[in-house]
Amino acid sequence: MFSLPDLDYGYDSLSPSISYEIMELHHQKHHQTYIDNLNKALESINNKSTDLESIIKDLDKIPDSVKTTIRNNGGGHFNHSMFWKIMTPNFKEPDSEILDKINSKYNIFDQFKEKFSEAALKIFGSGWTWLMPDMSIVTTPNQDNPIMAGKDKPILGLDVWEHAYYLDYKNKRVDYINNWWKVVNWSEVNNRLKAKK
Ligand code: MN3
Repeated sequence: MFSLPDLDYGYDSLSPSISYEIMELHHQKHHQTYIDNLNKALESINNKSTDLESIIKDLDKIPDSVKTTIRNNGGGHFNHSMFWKIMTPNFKEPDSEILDKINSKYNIFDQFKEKFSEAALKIFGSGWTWLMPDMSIVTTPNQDNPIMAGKDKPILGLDVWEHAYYLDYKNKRVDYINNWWKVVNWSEVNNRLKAKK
């Protein structure tokens, strides 16, 4: 059984980038629903694993009857669990290893931001934009995660489902993306990069 992780900060603390209303709904309703559906599906096949990463890496081992359900809802739980962690009310500019790596791939940090934002803006419908440990930028549809395709675990991810921004930004995804950069937890991203070695 999986359960909803607590946030490290209050629902109001990412405002004005992300409002209390969105945070509460996104965490308590959307994320919780992924978890409930995931638990139900795992229960139906008597799968008692608590290792979500392995479950969604090896979807081939899941019976067809619940494969899509576990892909969508397991991915939803996995992705959102990361999303809350890579944001912070105490923004600090990136430094140390993560900054070096980004700069060596994109020359200047702003170039990286531009490329990542562009990729996030271009996703048609719902999905995620990811920064990979090799500094490549990858997008996935729905609640897919790159690990489902045998790739590395991303170190940063941006949710561009409409539920992540519509209440605050309506159809202006670009404004959401621009403001999201102000709450990225770069020290957490750096830790995730270091953990890859
Ligand atoms: Mn979401």
